[in-house]
Amino acid sequence: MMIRLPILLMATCALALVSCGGSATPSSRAAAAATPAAPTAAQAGVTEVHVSDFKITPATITTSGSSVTFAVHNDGPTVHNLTVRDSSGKVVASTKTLKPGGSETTSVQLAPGTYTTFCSLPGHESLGMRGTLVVSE
Ligand SMILES: [Cu+2]
Repeated sequence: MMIRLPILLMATCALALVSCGGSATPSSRAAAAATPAAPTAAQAGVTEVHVSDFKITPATITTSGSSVTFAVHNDGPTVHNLTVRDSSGKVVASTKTLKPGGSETTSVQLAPGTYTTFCSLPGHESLGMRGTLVVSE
């Protein structure tokens, strides 16, 4: 009994930490969108991306593994999205266009390589909403 009690307490703490992490999602819409994916896997490899007038932060994103999860937040006063195209110009991932303050979490399978992140709204990429995504093995 003297040995089992601390282990039980540690298990309870670990559970509390997991549920804390799960409730940190800023909007209920993002939480709902993330639900179909495995929650633990998504949390481990989530890349936070902020879009605003007119930039994408971070400008360079480096990830490893084939599954990339973005948590995209619109910090600007106007609508934006995050779109990813490969080196041939083909769009391989995109969020919907997010209202100011809006968020979306999206997961995509990507082969190793270098991709371009941008906002697909007219003119936004040339105004500075462009970045680089590097996926390594
Ligand atoms: Cu934009």
